[in-house]
Amino acid sequence: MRYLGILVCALSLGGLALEVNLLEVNLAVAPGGRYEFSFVVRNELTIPERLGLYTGDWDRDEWGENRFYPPGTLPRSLAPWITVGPAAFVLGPGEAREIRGVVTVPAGVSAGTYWGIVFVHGEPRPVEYGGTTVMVAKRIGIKVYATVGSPRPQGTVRKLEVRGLNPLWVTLEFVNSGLVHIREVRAEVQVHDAQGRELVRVEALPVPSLPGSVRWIVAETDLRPGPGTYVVLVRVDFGGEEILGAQATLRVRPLNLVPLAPGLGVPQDLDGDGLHEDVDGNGVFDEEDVRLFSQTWDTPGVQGNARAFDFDNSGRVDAADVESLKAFLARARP
Ligand SMILES: [Ca+2]
Ligand SMILES: [Ca+2]
Repeated sequence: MRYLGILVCALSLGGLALEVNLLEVNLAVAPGGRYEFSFVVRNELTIPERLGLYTGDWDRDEWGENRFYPPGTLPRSLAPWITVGPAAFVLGPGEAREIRGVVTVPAGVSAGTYWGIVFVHGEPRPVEYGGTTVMVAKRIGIKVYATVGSPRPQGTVRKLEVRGLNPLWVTLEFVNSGLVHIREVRAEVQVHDAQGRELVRVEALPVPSLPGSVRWIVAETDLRPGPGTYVVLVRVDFGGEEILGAQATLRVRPLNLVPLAPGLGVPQDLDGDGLHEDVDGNGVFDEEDVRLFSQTWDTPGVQGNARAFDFDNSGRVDAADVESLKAFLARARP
């Protein structure tokens, strides 16, 4: 049996369900203060569930994925300030229990947001999933933030990068250089042509940002820029005193396609989407194109015309594009 650890807010897998009534606690605190919080855990199972409670640290990676650490790992860990109990308890079928926690703020602590997490952890159980039996342990995390004082949010945009061109998407690197958790960093991206005309304007999905963290924000457009010069402008509103701006110039060069092997045709875009899936240029998209591309993706004929062959729209051509071309073919011929 494989062991599958799953972090969910309300897991419902084959009738296994554990629920909490909130996933986040936000406290405005003062040094030396004592603050209570509570949440309700409910067992939606038809059998009793043995549960454990413990604290931990967490943060988010550059793409927003949660990462978890033992309590007290991070410099701004709230875990040592949290007491929550009981450490273990049993909930009968359909039963609910209020869990109480206390945050005790040390005297003399400096301003800013401190954060941690309280886990409710169930027992691993065998579950039928996709024809096999896996061990599933339910774990729910309740994020706890405590902010001392009210320092101003601070941030910078460190990088703006154009990634894929088909269609165009960009990433910007936001750094939370202040002391407080920012609940929403909002970014707007505009693309202008060389004459300053706005071609597209999109808003990225707002993202949260912990103090000291670096976050990549993704903005996807529906623009497929042809050869020319463009200006990509971003505005970032993170609730600070100012709106941040950044810009990048994009130059899209004309394609200069050549046959990728002697005796073959010039690669062709058969459906007009900008991608040249007919790699051997014989007017047909088939296994031969995938085979040729798997042997030639790193040659100058491909790399010098990357946007024609960037099948996964990652902004570069590599072995992953062979897989994407293969998937295109499977979709074209069900
Ligand atoms: Ca072909
Ligand atoms: Ca690619």
